[in-house]
Amino acid sequence: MSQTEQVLVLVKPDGVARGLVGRVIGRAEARGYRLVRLALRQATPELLATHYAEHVSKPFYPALVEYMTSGPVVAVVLEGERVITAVRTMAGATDPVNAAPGTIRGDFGRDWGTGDIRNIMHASDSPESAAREIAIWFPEA
Ligand code: IDP
Ligand code: MG
Repeated sequence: MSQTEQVLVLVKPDGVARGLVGRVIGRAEARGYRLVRLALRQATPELLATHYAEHVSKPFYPALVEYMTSGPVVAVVLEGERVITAVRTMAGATDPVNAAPGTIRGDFGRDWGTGDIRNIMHASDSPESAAREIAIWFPEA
């Protein structure tokens, strides 16, 4: 049974600043997933309040906004069967210190002593989240 899905991936400001855009997107492409949207965007606090609606009231939220507005992000939409699970697995655990080697966060991330969690990439966690997030980052889609 076909389960074609789309997922929103963000290369976060640390990933863009460190020149990891090609690696993140390239790994997904190399696995065979299709790139259907791509944009370089500067996130605003307003946009982030919708994207991260589930986290707005959490203690780390102000630091998350600071981090996510610290530079441009690259937003992409990837498509394929069960791509959400595949890309979340490729990203690794939220905290790079705990992320398995071989994952993006486990291979390229660390604790920088900044008090936030700089972890290079975002990936939607469900088909519902993906649809919601794609509409936020690509309103023209
Ligand atoms: P995810 O990105 O692995 O889905 P979420 O729990 O949805 O993780 O959190 C969204 C983002 O918020 C994380 O990627 C990370 O940048 C940041 N974050 C999550 N938990 C914390 C925390 O406890 N301290 C600081 N930042 C956090
Ligand atoms: Mg999440």
